[in-house]
Amino acid sequence: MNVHATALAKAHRFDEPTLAFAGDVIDDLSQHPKRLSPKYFYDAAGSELFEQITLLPEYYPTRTELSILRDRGSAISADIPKGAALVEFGAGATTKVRLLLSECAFGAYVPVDISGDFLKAQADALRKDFPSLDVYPVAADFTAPFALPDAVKAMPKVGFFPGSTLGNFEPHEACSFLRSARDILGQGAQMVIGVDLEKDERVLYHAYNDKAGVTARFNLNVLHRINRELDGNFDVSAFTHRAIYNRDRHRIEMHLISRKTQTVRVLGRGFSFRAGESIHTESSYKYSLERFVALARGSGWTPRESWTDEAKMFSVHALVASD
Ligand code: AVI
Repeated sequence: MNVHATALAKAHRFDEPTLAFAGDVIDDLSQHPKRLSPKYFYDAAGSELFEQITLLPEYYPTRTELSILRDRGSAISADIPKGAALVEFGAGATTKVRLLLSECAFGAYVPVDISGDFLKAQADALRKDFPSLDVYPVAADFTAPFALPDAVKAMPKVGFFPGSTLGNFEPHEACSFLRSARDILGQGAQMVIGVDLEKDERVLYHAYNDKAGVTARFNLNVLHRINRELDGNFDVSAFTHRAIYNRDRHRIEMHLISRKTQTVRVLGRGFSFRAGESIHTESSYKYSLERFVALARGSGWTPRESWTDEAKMFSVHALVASD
């Protein structure tokens, strides 16, 4: 955070997470081109909108990954030792982890997420349905190093990172995340990871430009959040959602485009927009199987096996920590 942002944020007596949000927003809107980090999509309203996205007919990733986990569950879990600790990076809907938990006899489940509220809801729901499973939630930013609970230290570890959340990281961030996960989980660990695949560009386009406009509302919600939490005055109706496939960089890019020349204030600071100017809010990288396997190898993991659906829309990979 720059000095100016720190001073502004401190003057507003923000808590730690809001202070970080304030600093990032001020820094990111000061860049050319402007940007905002996708991690700020997920306040309560944004998380609810994302759950709606996962049910859209055009948004294939969630249901396709679920079908792979369901159909190939026994092969995916074949090498997982009994009594292992399952460490999930990020907490959300519990549908996917339930498939793994019912496939193998895990000794413990460790969901890791920055949002304590989400974690609590997730842990409570799972304790009810898996009464003999020990659940140890960890409230932490899983993109940075964190300590595993003492109770699971001696157990074999299996990481779980579904949903192609890895695709929202820049390639160098994806590499650092995988390396850090390897360090946290330790020698002999395994990892089950879901990764979205490159495909017909029209399918990708429609997945991020759905007819019902839910993805547009999800994208625009970050401006409502800035208005509410950072005393912003974005006229949300003066911005429009745009998602395009950038073929050269293998990624869907989401942008918020200013409909007119305007100045917006956030924490008392002005940001000018030209008509048509963009705020880049998210990249969603799409991998080929080869490019993902190369990324995993270069980040401390040895790929054991990969599975896809028949149409090769999505992939799930089992990785083993390299020595
Ligand atoms: C969470 N993440 C993998 C989603 C994606 O597809 O990149 C977020 C999302 N953005 C728009 N729709 C869904």
